[in-house]
Amino acid sequence: MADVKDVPVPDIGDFDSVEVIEVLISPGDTIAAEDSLITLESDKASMEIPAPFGGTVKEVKTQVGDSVAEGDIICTVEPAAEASAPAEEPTTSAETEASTASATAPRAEPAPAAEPAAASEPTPPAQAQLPEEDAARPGLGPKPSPTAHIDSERQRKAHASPGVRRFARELGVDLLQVHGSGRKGRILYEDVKGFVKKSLEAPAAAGAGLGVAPMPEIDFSEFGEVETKPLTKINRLTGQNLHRNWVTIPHVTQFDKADITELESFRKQLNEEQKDKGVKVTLVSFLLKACVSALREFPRFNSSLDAAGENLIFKKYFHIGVAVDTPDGLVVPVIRDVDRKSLIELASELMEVSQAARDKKLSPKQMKGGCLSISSLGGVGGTAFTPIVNAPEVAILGVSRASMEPVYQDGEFVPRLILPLSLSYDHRVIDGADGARFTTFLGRLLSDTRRMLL
Ligand code: CAO
Repeated sequence: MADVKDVPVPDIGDFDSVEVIEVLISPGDTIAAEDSLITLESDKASMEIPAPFGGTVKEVKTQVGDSVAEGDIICTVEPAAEASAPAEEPTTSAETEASTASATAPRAEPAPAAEPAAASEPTPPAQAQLPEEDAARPGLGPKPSPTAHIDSERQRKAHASPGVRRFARELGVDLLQVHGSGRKGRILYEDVKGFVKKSLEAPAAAGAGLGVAPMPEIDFSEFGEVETKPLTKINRLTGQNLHRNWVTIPHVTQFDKADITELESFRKQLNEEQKDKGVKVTLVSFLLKACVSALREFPRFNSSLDAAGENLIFKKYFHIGVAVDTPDGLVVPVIRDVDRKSLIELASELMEVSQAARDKKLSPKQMKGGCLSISSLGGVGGTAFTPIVNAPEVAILGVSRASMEPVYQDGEFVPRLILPLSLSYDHRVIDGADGARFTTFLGRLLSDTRRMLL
């Protein structure tokens, strides 16, 4: 067994204290001569320190954040039987690129542990390459790029060569977000390029363009058994729209309650009378009617912002979307001219469109042109929720499950059927006071259906 040897920091030029920003080896690693051991970075340059000979790393004596000078011990290595000739000087970023470029050429004596990742690193684009004069400054490393000093702690922790880090800095890429496909997760040029390409292709991806960190890619199988299934087309399209609306519209949700005790007994009576006609009147038909009255009373709720966000377009028609839950996801067919249809007609149309939605028979036209949307979770449950505005509409009415509640009336508590309302609106268009007026108005109409005739 060969004697374990210390590997000191070689001559690194005029520097007497340079920060270790990357440690590329661990105890037990087999290394070849000239494999990079650590990366140093001063305020002027970054450089990789190569192994003077091949062997097995026994102990690593430096860590990220240490300041080192010539002669400080980086690690101890048990030399391989036929150790290569010592490498004398640290490899600068420029030299790393040069050796990368020639890595495809056959070597007289291939290094036993030559880094396959490095071999696959393509030459960076012209602007990321270093000027020749930098490569001609032995021991000093390349001249710093103007952005070198702004390298953040995050960038420093990433496992990548100085050239790749420089490339990433120039493009404004946070290396900690980049998946490294090289050996031990080392980040290559192509990983940085792939990351930029992916970011440009998916501007709506979580976090992109918002100045927040994108979602990390997580391998859930690390934590237990998983199964991957693709989203349905509806899921994907709805998801994109919901995401856009959620991040671009300042939402406020106004909660309220409506006493629908009388409405419910009227609805039951109506359904009893209609039972042979095959149409069931549900609460949503009443909500459609009530919403028309409220839209007439508060025309701003029946408007849309123009694309420039400078004008409000007021609509004189009353088309209302109804969110329908289908096995493939949420769709919102629009019932047109609600103001011109009777309660029974609306109930019948609602049955038709919700069935068509579940049978995937809705045409794109049937899902356009809404003024307001209704999302009813009453048949499912819950007490309140915060629906997302269906742009370019400016409001959406959510209703939850009605339940019997004690209501204080004329000096005593009486049981009443109470419907929870959750109205989300675009705060750029609608003030808080109007939001509350709208739900109060709706509540009054639903408590006393005669008012819908007014
Ligand atoms: N409170 C209590 N019970 C209610 C209720 C409420 N608010 N709303 C409906 N119900 C009852 C109905 O009366 C019906 O009961 P019966 O069969 O005893 O009469 C039962 O719940 C089922 O109703 P329904 O939900 O099928 O029918 P609907 O007309 O009320 O709703 C539709 C139709 C298409 C809106 C509904 O089927 C649906 O898909 N809802 C889900 C919408 C959704 O997913 N929204 C979330 C989007 S996120 O914004």
